[in-house]
Amino acid sequence: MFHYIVQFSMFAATAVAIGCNPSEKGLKNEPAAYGPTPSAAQLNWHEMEMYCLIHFTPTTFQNKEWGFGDAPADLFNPQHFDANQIAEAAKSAGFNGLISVAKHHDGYCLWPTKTTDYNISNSPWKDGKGDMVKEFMEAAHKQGMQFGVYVSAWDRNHPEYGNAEYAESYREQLRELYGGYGELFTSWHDGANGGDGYYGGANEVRRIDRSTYYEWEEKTWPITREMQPTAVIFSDVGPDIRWVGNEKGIADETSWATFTPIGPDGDKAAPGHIDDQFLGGGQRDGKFWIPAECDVPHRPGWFYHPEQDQQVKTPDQLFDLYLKSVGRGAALNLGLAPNTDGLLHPNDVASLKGFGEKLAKTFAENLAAGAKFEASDIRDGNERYFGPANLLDGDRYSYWATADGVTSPELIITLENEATFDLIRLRENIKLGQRLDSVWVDRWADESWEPLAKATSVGSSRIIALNEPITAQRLRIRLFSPVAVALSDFGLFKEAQVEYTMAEIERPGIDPAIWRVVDNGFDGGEPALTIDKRKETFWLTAETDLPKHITIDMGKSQTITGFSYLPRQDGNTAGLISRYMFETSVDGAVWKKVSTGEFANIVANPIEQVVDFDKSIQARYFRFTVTAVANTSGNHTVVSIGEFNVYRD
Ligand code: FUL
Repeated sequence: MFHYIVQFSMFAATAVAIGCNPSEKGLKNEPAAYGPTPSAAQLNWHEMEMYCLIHFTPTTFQNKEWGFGDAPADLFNPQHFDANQIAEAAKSAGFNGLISVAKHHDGYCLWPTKTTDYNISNSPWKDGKGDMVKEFMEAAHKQGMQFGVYVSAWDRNHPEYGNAEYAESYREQLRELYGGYGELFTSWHDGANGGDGYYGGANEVRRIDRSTYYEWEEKTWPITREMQPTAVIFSDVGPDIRWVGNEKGIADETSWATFTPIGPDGDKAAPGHIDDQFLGGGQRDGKFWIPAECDVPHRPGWFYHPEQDQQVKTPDQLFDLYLKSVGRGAALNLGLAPNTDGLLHPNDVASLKGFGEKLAKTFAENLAAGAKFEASDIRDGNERYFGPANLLDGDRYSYWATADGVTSPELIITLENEATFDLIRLRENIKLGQRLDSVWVDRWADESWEPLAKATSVGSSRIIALNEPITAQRLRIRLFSPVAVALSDFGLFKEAQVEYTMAEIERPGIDPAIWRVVDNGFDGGEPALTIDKRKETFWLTAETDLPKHITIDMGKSQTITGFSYLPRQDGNTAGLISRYMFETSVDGAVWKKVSTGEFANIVANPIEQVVDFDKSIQARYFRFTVTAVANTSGNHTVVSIGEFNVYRD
């Protein structure tokens, strides 16, 4: 086997082919594409890598995660709203796009729509003359970012929700947004759909058939294709970008861009109606190019809650999510939550800036620049088009390729100098499909090759994070593919550290050491696990009819200001509570109802659910009644509770 040797410098690529046909072919005999390939809109989306999603509606002013649809439009009056402050913060972090939640499940439209009165023109903000979607669009464009819209299909305000009239009105809302807000990079459709709501005052539960109601393929998506051909359509099932299946910002370690959507019973898939087992990892033999998007809020919730000011993800946490999303061939969609002033909190701004600095510093210098490559094969001996120098030119679509039939080539890399790195980045030219099955990286240690790392799916980007920094000068990558390889990028980087401080203020909680469960209507499990201070344990009851309650004696009467329910944290969604009632008592005999409500979005994002009371309360006992559990149709179910916390001033 002979090797082709190529020297590449940052400034000029000098290709020196040793042993190849001296009459290097000028023709570009590209390998045939393998499997599904991305559309132009999907290529643009892959190149973007990261963007933000902004949740800001009357729900913000109610301190909720899912508005019921009954908040008066008057409530929406952010005195200091500044789309530029939000866009600049996103830009400082390196995000390349902004998506405005133009309408969330509460039904309130942030633009002056003709489809419903429940919109910004009936709010006091800018005397009803404002258009917040437009302001977000302009601010995004001003920062050189692309713009997209999220329009919730579920509408808890609309009186006609559930019938054909509403579905048509939803499509009209899309038409308005597609027609008046420039070129969009995405149209984002949520899976949450159907349930209880205000519905024009009906206050009832409305269920829809998720697979047929919106006529996605027949009527709705064709509007996007026609009016916004450059936008990718996102939903649980694609058709362009799929949900990753969690709201943690993490794709599976192996995550293929190829995927075949299928309904939960093997039937046709639709948003909110899907067999979710392959969302995180895709399928190697998937029929369509539908890569994953990892959506995750910057704070625990998607909407702003003052009590979460100290829980903003740090630059290091965001960087970790970047590696687990973008570094696994997916995109990172970070949720930003303006406060009731209409601004991002200073903690959020500082974290975004720190994350941007960390990314920029880490990827500023490719430590492989100037490396010498020895490739076991170069397609047609054609250095110009298919030589390994293409791996360092920063172009995602120029590439090193092998001959058809050379499916397990190797590349020896000799760095100009010894380098210390902990991140290895590889990319394929995805215009030719996702080709590689796996890649093995070795380093030269004295006299032999020593295994360093292995990775499966590569696709648009694979960043292999080593457990610790490694110093080396010679590396070898072995590639395994069913067809000729088409690798476009090889990079070595060292994770940079940035200064970042955020004061950790613990919410003053009451120590549960002397608490006791005194009354429990459920059977099974260990109720004491709800007050054991351990987040990883949880109480799982036997199947039961709801409502049912559990009563805790806190040992002495004291002033309390709120409570929280921590859902089970093991990733299983059985028994997650969606509706509750919270009562207190000083003597265990006379009870006072303090709060009832909904734990919204609990299945997709099972974070601690904090409820602040309107005023402080004197209590020794609390009684927690479970009135409904998520993901169950009837009232016969198991119930799970991770932890209760009670707060004081
Ligand atoms: C979810 C919604 O239910 C959340 O409220 C949020 O909008 C998130 C981005 O998608 O499924």
